[in-house]
Amino acid sequence: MKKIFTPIAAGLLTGLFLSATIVAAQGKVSEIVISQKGKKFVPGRVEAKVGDVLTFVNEEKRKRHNVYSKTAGFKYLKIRKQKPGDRDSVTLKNAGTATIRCALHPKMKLTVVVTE
Ligand SMILES: [Cu+2]
Repeated sequence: MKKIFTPIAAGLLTGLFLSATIVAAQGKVSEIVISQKGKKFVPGRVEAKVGDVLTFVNEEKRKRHNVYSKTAGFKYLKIRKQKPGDRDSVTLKNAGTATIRCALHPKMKLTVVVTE
């Protein structure tokens, strides 16, 4: 039973993986990586499409950061707490221009321009 099940399970998993890959390729979803370094978002401005993923990487030695937005329509852009080395992602759901900030360092600012 086990010998029959395993190839089927492997086949299903491969199929799922291929489907996910094809969907991603068709939608051309991009991952945009933003560093948090020297108490700055680097880069400080990015352009993206709806569906793209913003990934925030805390590259500090000791400082913590977080991510939030008060821009109408973009309040879902939120990462609670990031320790050095943490890498967290959020998916852009709608078009517009959002300002992202860090509550711990009020001078940190990232502008995200999102188009359809
Ligand atoms: Cu910060």
